[in-house]
Amino acid sequence: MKTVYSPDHILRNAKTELAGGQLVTPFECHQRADYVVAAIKSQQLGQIVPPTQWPRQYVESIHDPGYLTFLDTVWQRWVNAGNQGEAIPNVWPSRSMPSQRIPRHIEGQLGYYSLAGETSISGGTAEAAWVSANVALSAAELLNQHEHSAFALCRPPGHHASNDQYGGYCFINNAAIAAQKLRYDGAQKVAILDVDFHHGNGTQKIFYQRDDVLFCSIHGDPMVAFPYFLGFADETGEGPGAGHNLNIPLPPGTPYSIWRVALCRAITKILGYGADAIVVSLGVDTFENDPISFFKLRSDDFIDMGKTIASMGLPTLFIMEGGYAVEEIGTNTVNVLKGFENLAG
Ligand code: OKP
Ligand code: ZN
Repeated sequence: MKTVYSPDHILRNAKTELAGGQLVTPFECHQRADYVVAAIKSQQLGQIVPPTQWPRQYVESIHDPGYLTFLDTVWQRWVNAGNQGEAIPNVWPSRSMPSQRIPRHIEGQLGYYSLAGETSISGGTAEAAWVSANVALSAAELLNQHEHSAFALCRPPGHHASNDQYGGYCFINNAAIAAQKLRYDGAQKVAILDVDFHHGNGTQKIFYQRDDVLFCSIHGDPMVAFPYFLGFADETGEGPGAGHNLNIPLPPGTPYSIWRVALCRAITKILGYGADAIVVSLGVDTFENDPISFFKLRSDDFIDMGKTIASMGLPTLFIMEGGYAVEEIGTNTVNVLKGFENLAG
């Protein structure tokens, strides 16, 4: 399987994450990608190729133009306003003041365009998010060129980013723009299978009212896990999208034996839907030693996960999302991809 990768992900290099009342070194750090590249090489997954640049319209097909302008200018505006640290939101249009207005002040705009406060913005963040989007689009193009599968080693990740909000370490929804490109390239129906530990709230929101993209997610129960406010089992889609959203929340301590039953449910849904292609939001933060998650998957379980995904027999695009046990992220990720290839041939 080919991997699309750019070393320019390093442009995303925030020094702070608001966690536990402190500013800590971000869990979503640049070393993550280095470990994945090392495992691709040592396990001989296949060629690593650079991304090419795709027209901005691909991203604009998913994201709001005002949001993209905000993303492209926020750092400079934050600095110009005289701030010393990284950009962190501290006020939101919340239940008690659900304003639809977009404030003019940068502090108000940070609240308007964010859905969480842990994700600091620093210089280079927007640039890295655009590179990550081009990595996803370039990998989608490999499927268009008749590869059966491809791996987009995206960083920063994307599945928490909605049409007009960032957060949860995500800025541009790489899986969503890739799925949309597969549609442009001729796939009638695309299924997104999100196996990251966290619910892909951004991806769900983007496709919630659409019947041409199915969203299925297996994740930590939002009653006790980020993003807390979306990802429940009763969210099944709306309007034309009714019945085309499947959430499978699972409790703390879930081992692979139980997780796999959920995967088989999602696979049954995808096969029944009649998808022409699959986009996998591949987070490996379901790992037993992940520092911010609570499932109990072991490294070998990821091989079976890949095999089981391959059993659908459909063209499959893997997009890197989370995984914060940094030293094991490479092995766990490549285990999925190798497992997939072993069954896919
Ligand atoms: C991004 B992805 C740690 C809390 C972290 C944000 C998690 C974002 C996960 N103190 N909250 O889905 O892997
Ligand atoms: Zn995650």
